[in-house]
Amino acid sequence: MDNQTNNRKIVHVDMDAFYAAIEIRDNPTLQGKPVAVGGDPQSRGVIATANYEARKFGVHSALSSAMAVRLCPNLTILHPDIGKYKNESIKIAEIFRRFTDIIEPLSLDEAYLDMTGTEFFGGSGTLVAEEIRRLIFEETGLTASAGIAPNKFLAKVASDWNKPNGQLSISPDMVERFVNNLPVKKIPGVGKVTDEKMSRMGVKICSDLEAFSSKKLVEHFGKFGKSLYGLCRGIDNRELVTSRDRKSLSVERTFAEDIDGMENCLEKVPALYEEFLRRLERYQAKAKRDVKALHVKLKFSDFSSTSVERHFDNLEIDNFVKLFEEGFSRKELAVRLIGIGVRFSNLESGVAEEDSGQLTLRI
Ligand code: DCP
Ligand code: MG
Repeated sequence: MDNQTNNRKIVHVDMDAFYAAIEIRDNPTLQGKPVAVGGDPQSRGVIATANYEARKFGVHSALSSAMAVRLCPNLTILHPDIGKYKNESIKIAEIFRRFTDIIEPLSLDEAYLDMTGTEFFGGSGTLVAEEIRRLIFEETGLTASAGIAPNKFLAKVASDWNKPNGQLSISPDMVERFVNNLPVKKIPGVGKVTDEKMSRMGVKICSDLEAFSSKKLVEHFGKFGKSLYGLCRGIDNRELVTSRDRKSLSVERTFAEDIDGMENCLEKVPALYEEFLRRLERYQAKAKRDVKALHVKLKFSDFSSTSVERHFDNLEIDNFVKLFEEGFSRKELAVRLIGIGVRFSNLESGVAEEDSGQLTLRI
């Protein structure tokens, strides 16, 4: 790791139980009770998030709402109001911008900030993060957690460490000790399946992974193996991907209840398309970029996903519909998520392949 990389100050901010916290703020009688936001238990709905009281019962994101009420019979489940959550997200993004322009939003409630060389608080990332969290609470009544570290990977792990309403700083001299003992399942991208696979290989903590060559890791874990080689050593040289150098722009929506049949799904496309055009227009006003291809993404009721991408001469909705029909015909299952978007040409080199496609903070 060269000095330059080692000395970066990356802050990862993530709101606590975001959707649920907003609902509880707006209805204080829910305070202290188990609360979730999501779809109906009667109609195959899923949980988007739950507050920490509900989590004690095992309620979590992506769990079926029916299972959630079985685990926690007193659970209050509220329907999502995405417009309201977006408004809060805009307020939070505005607070971030008081401290830096180098911001990479990951979702409505989460972003990386590059505070390298900051003049605030004598250059202390720790104090900047405290101040950001204080301002968020003062201006929205919501709590956030933060991680401060020399790279994105560790900042993200750190923001989760003292959740809710906490933060953790990992200074460069702490990196080695911290990462050596870090359970591999804490690495973003290591889900249940990968964790189990690693377990079978005798790998539990990051230092166990150090025994494997980059080649071996790629053999076992595909492309992700290459990142793992660095991550398990606490190395992550990815720069932030700010809105100026994004590769693509898309809008996607997860439905509170799965949608059956192509016709019903197609009914959802116009609203998504309108939202996509608005965002594209807003983005193009800041950064003129040529569109290389249109794409759509579908997630099915079995949680598998598929995407279709193709060049078209224009952005007509019919083109998205064609791509959608092609994607849908691959499985013909009920659909839980639809996304539509574009990929831009003229990429600068070295930009990370990252666009979660989720609704993100408006930077
Ligand atoms: N979300 C969703 N579906 C998921 C995961 C999340 O709709 N499968 C939504 C609801 C969350 C928001 O995104 O409130 C932010 O996601 P997080 O993973 O950050 O979860 P929370 O902010 O709710 O909780 P935490 O305190 O763990 O960050
Ligand atoms: Mg969150």
